[in-house]
Amino acid sequence: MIFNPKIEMMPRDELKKLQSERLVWQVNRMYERVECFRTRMDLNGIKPSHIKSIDDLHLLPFSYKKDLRDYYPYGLFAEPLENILRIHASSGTTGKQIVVGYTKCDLDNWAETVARSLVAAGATKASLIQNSFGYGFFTGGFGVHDAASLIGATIIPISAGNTQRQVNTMVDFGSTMLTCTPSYAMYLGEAVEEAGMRDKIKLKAGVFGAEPWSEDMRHAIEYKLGIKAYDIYGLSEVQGPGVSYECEYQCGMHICEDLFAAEIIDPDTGEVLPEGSTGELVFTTLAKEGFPVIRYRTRDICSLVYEPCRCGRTHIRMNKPQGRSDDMLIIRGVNVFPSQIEEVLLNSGSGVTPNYQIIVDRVNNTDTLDVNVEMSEDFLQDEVRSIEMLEKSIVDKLRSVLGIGAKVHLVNPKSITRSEGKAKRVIDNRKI
Ligand code: DLL
Repeated sequence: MIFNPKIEMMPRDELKKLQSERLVWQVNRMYERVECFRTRMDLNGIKPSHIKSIDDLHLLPFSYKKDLRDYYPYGLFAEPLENILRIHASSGTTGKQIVVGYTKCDLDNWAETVARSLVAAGATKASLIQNSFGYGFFTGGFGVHDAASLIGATIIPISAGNTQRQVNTMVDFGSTMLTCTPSYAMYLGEAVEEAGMRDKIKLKAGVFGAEPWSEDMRHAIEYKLGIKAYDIYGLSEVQGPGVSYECEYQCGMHICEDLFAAEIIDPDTGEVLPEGSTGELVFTTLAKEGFPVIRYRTRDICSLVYEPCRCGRTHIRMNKPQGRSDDMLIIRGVNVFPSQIEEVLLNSGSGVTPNYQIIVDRVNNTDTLDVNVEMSEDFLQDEVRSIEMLEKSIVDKLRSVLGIGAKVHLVNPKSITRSEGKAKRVIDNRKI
């Protein structure tokens, strides 16, 4: 099903016209209202009048996460606070939190984009959506909440955490759709299994996002919960969830291009890369009022897909981000994404689970990489030889994928702490 066929299936020439009109509007408005943007435009010798269509996007200056810290809390808002209905914030790992604000129109557009995602995953008025994304400053909970109301579905606003209660609710209320982070979905899958409730749940689909997850992780979740799992992407600085989402064909996430213009750039030079290249994803919000951004550097690494999709939606797709460039580890001079390690582990046979931890350290000036992986319950724990063989096979696979050696430790089932939100899988002791 398609929530808004008029927009989601808009012919590309009309979409381009809409994007162009909105970009011109946004640039003029921001030049007037946002000092940081105006100063950067002036420094680059660009006037709003130079921007005539979406093809001129590359002329505009970039914006960065650091801007949100430098202009904390409201310095980048383009509307007075009296027009801001909601504030969200994200703490980040270091320094000040970042703050974003939404007008009524922003909240409406946000609900609309997440509704597109939920409907693409099969949501209707009759759905019971168990929303296990955290409510609060994090955008996941409220983002899904408002969208469910727009569809007319029943929302179960349980938020993240209290896993036993999640399972009971799923069973007692008859939830048909689950929304949360993929790592929490995995955890809930284990809890359902443990409680022997697999036959008692009525879930049909789940919409998961907020962190990178591999295809193998998708299959593991689908198997555990007996559902079809869909991906949803977004970031607070651009909106929150719903910037892009998967349709039933699951071949990339359709970007809501009526509201967000996407580019892929070389993260080092800032050059826009040719269609299909992998690089840093950059977004411009075309209709955001409260907290608009122009050419925002997401640090997410992925590629865009321009071929038409079988679903009939005309909006381009983005491939699953491998992770943020700031999540990329440099180990002995080699670039390593945690998602590459996850893929190896999940392809290592039935002995291992998707629960793992990556520990990076520096010993005698040399980087070390240790990977703790939980064994599955049914793996022959008492057979030392088979444990050693499995460890060795993972070490070999990691070496061939990453190009560096790692130590692999198979650890006992349930010994790695589960996450209720975004999983923290990397411990980099070199930074401490
Ligand atoms: O995670 C918004 C969100 C909530 C998206 C719920 C989807 C579902 P932030 O906390 O600002 O916002 O984190 C944004 O998370 O730049 C990506 O690195 C990562 N991310 C989000 N969705 C995905 C996804 C929310 N589907 C950052 N796949 C982004 C991979 C994702 N990474």
